[in-house]
This record gives sequence, structure tokens and C-alpha cells, in this order.
Amino acid sequence: MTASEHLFESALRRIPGGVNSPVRAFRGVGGQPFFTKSAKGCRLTTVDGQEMIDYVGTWGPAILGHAPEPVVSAVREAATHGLSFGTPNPLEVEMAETICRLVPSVEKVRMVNSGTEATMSCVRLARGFTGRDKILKFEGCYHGHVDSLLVNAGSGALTHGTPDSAGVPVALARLTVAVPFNDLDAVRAAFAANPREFAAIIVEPVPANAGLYLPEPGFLEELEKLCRDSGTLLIFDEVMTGFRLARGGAQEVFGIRPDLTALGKVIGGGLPVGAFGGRTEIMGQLSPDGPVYQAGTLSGNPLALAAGLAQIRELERLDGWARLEESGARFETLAQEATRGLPCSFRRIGSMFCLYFCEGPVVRLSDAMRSDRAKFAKFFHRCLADGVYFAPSQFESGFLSLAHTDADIDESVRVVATALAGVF
Ligand code: KE4
Repeated sequence: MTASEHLFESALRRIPGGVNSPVRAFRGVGGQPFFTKSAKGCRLTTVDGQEMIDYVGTWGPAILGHAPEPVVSAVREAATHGLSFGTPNPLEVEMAETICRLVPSVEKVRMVNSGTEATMSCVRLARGFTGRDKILKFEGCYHGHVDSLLVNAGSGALTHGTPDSAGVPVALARLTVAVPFNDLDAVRAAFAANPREFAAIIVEPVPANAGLYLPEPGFLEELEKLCRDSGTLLIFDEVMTGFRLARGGAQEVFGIRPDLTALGKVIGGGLPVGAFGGRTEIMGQLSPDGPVYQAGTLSGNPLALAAGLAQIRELERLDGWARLEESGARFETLAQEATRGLPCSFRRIGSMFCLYFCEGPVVRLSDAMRSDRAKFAKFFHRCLADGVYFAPSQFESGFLSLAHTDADIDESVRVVATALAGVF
């Protein structure tokens, strides 16, 4: 029995599914998860000493690679001054000013401790600000395990084939309308059927929890217009894309100014952080100024903010976004060569990518669901055996980091090509 197998056997006795987050259980690909002993740069090392090139990057935060020196030393330094104060601290001001500088649609921002808290707070705030109850979301978009948003969700909710979660009251789920992404007719029909009843549209501007697909030209702009014309708020869930696709995230790439934005992952540098923010008049509804309550013991935690600020500082110093685009383009060129003529399709934006095991365009969930999950699982395990770790589900995105060198990328695609030869 390997050390990972022994640990998993113990984990199963005390942790549901042996994991603290469902997608880690490998249910989407079969087999058992490995246990990580350490992570540095673009590599993970398992408790059994296996080293692998990592394209999950702890689901997005490790944009500089794992344990980057500037982030580690910032956390170490912060820890010498205390771990948590429960009072305002200077880093909160610096982080708020940094987020507002980088994401101009965010005029005021509040820190929380996860992406789920960020989107949950955006929804409650939108309902409080508009006085409306209904939410429009898109099939396959995942916004964390928020009751109102676990309807036709993506990510782990998809992997387990239960798009709607048990435990979510039907009465609450009924307030959430889910339509296909990139389907403006469906959006317009939903608005017509619920005139001036939507508090908000919440959307992943680049859906990356059903693999990865892109907004078609004009789609996001039309959502912005529909919201403006109906007094509905536009919420961009940039927990994954924020500070990754560009300095100012997807909203900078696509030139959209949402009313509220949910953030996370990169701004925590690997420590638990989320954030939500937007127009001053909306954020002014938040307690203690306004009637919408939201709170958190560890919100603005000094270690998490020290990590996030160090990570953002390093990204700006290196102009990391330009370098990530270069690495992404290299990876894409090589991956397209490796998949040429095969019934699969590779797509990428910036440092995010996905290899679907189906042919033809993928522009919404129903397309992604055509993917051959058995073939994906075979591909995943062949790559893993050869030292390349992709997300253990067809319905996730892959991530490049600044720690992935050209040699790492070239080696990875060689492994991909060999794995594909064994699948087809
Ligand atoms: P967290 O609560 O997991 O920090 O963030 C939820 C969330 C919100 N919005 C988007 C767009 C997200 O991608 C996420 C979380 N992403 C998943 C990966 N698909 C986290 C991995 C997991 O659930 O273990």
C-alpha cells in the first residue's frame, strides 16, 4: 500500500469522501487521489515522492507557481506580528486600494474568506439593493456552494452528475432561473417572463467550471445592456478570471463594467481569501452603513492579505500577464499540433485552457456534455503516470503559471501526445 493509499484509507474514516472538497476525490476520473507533501514552482511532490508538473495550481491561486519566495516571505514576516486581530489593520486598506486601482468598476470592496462568500454576498447585496428576489444564472456556471446558485451548477456539481444539489429548498431554487450561456434569445425570454423581477444576472464572463468556453462576440455587452435597461445588476464572478486573464480580469479583456464583481483565488496568494465590490451606491447598502448584513471573523486576515498583496505586487513587477500570454500561446500551438486529426478540441484564453474529448464547437454546457468522459479519464491517468497533473475532471479548466518554463511546457505536451496515442 502506498503512503497516499494509506492516508486515503484513514481520511475516508473521518472526512466525507476522504476529501475536503468533492472534486479532489477523483470521482470524475476514477482511482484514488494522491496526497501532496509539498509544492514548489510548477511542481507538486506526493507523499510517495512522485514529482509532477501541475496544471491545477490549487485551482487558480498559484499564478506565480507554488510557494513563490516573495509570497512566502511576506507571510512569514506578517506572522511575526500576529495571526489575526479582529480589528481593522493597515493591509486591509492597501488591499482595498489595490483592488480598486486594478479593477476600476470596483469603487468599494469588502474582503471575505472564499469565492463562495464573495458570490453569496453579491447575491444578497443585489437583492437588498434592488428589492427583487430573482437571480438569472447560466447552466454550467459554478459560483461556489451558495444555495441560490447551486442550480444547474458546474465544477464538482457537474462531475458528480447532480447539477442541482440536495438540501437546497425548492422554494429558493425557484427564485433562480438558469439559461444556456451564449443564448441571448433564452436570456431575453427569461427577462420577458420575469419583467423587472431579476435582482441580478450572475455570470462567469469566461465559464471555466464546465471545462472552458468563451463568450461569443456581443454576448456580454448585451447582458450589460439588458441589465441597464431593466434595473437589474450585472454581477461578474471573476473568482477564477480576476487578476489572471489581465490586470483587471475578464472585464478588462472584454471592456465590460459590471455593477458588482466577485473575486478570490489570486488575491489570496494561496491563503483563504475572497472579495466582492462594485459601485459605491450599491456597496453603501452593506452593514454597518446599510441594511444588508454581511460579516466574517477572519475577513481581512493579515496573513492572507500579505500573501495576496505580495502576489499582486510580483505580477505587476514582472508584467506577469504578458508572460502568461506567451506561455499560453506556446502551450496552445503545441497542443493543437498534438491533437490535430483527433476527435478532441483544445481551447485557451490567456493562461486558462481545456481539452474537450469531443469534436466541434463548445460554446455552452450542452456542448461540453458531449465530451467522452471515459476517454478523458484514460487520458488523465496516462498523463498522471507520466508526471503531468491536469484537473481530475473534464469539467474544469487548466492553469499555467509564471513558474512553467518553455521546457516544462514542451515536456508536458510530449506527455499529452503520448497519452492521446494511448486513448485513440
Ligand atoms: P471557493 O468558495 O471554492 O473559494 O470559490 C467558489 C468559486 C466561485 N466562482 C468561481 C468562478 C469558481 O471557479 C469557484 C471555485 N472554483 C472551483 C474550481 N472549479 C474550486 C475547486 C473546488 O471546488 O474544490
